Amino acid sequence: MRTVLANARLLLSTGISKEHQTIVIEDETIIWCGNESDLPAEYQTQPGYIENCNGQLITPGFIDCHTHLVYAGDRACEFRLRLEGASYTEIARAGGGILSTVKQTRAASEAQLLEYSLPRLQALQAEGVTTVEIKSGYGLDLETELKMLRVARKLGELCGVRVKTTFLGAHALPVEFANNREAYVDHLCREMLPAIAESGLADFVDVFCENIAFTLAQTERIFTIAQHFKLPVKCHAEQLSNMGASRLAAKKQALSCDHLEYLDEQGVLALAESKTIAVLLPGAYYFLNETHCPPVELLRQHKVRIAIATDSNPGTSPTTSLLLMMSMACRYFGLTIAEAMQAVTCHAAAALGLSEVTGTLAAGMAADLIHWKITDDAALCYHFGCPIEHSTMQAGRWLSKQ
Ligand code: DI6
Ligand code: FE
Repeated sequence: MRTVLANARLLLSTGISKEHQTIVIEDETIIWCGNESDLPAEYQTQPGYIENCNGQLITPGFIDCHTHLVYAGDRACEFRLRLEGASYTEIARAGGGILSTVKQTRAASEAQLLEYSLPRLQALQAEGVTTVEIKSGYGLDLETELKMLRVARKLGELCGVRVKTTFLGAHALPVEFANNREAYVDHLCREMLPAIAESGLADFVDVFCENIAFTLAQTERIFTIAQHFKLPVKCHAEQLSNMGASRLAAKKQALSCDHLEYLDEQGVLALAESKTIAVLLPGAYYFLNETHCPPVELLRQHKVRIAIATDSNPGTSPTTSLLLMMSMACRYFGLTIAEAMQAVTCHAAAALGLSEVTGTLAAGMAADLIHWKITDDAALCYHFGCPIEHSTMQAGRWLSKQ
């Protein structure tokens, strides 16, 4: 089955779009892509499959490279407390925060967890997201962590979205190990990680390196064990303070360092020397009423590749709109339109080790793309909080033909 999308404006990997382009898709794959005038004769012979895009924009399917969308319950009550003056850190230290979601996630059956999480993935998908990373980290015991990872994989199958899973056992200290962080890290390294690796349910390992979570030394230990099991690492780094986690992550060849509000120049330089992607999460910045911006100008100067993700989670970013995150990244962090476009396509793919699979429109890549009913790419970041008409193709099939 062949489809030719003609007269399109295509988003290139520079983040800039180009008019008069054609894409040829066969089955699940892009087999040709380029200037209309260069279209090989063999692809012009089946007019039945040719679709005129009327000069409208086609981007790669969007990639949300950092979410915690599998969880039970919500934390609206904490938002109320925070508006009345309590801080995120205070709530966490008092046993609320992540631990309150852990309690509810442990109590939920696998079927319930799937039911609660499904609408969140569907909402991302409805905006054109074709690849999503989903973290565990609300179990903090082996059984619940595995349950979360199974649900994440199942969600991908149900929705037909490409899902990459991340084990985030080092998200918070579970109550069973209260006041004994080292013992939990021991348990995580000796018992949990080997079992997670054995299960094959996690593609990556992540650590929340922060003064309310895990130290730099603990992070390094976990990364070393993860790599022993051939699991690439990612890091929640410099979100609330500068811990030097980005330097460690760069040294460990992490796929990405995420958050980065308190990243300093040394950290930027370390990232610049690595292939590690800087993932910015404007939803958490907004929702925590943070005022310290990630050092975007430095990242830009040193050519560190930037991605944007939703961080979809009940505590610091209860959102399912990647488009809204793009708009916020432009306004709050000063990204250009081209940077925002790369941030949810090719750079987000790199943050998931998928550069050869998706995130760019080129021959050999998966036919994951979005036909937007607009002609100016800036419109994607200009509108905020409103739907933008589009059709999504995942693996060569239109999902929502509009
Ligand atoms: N940083 C965050 O913003 C989320 N996790 C993390 O390490 C918050 C998760 C939550 O509050 O439930
Ligand atoms: Fe996160």
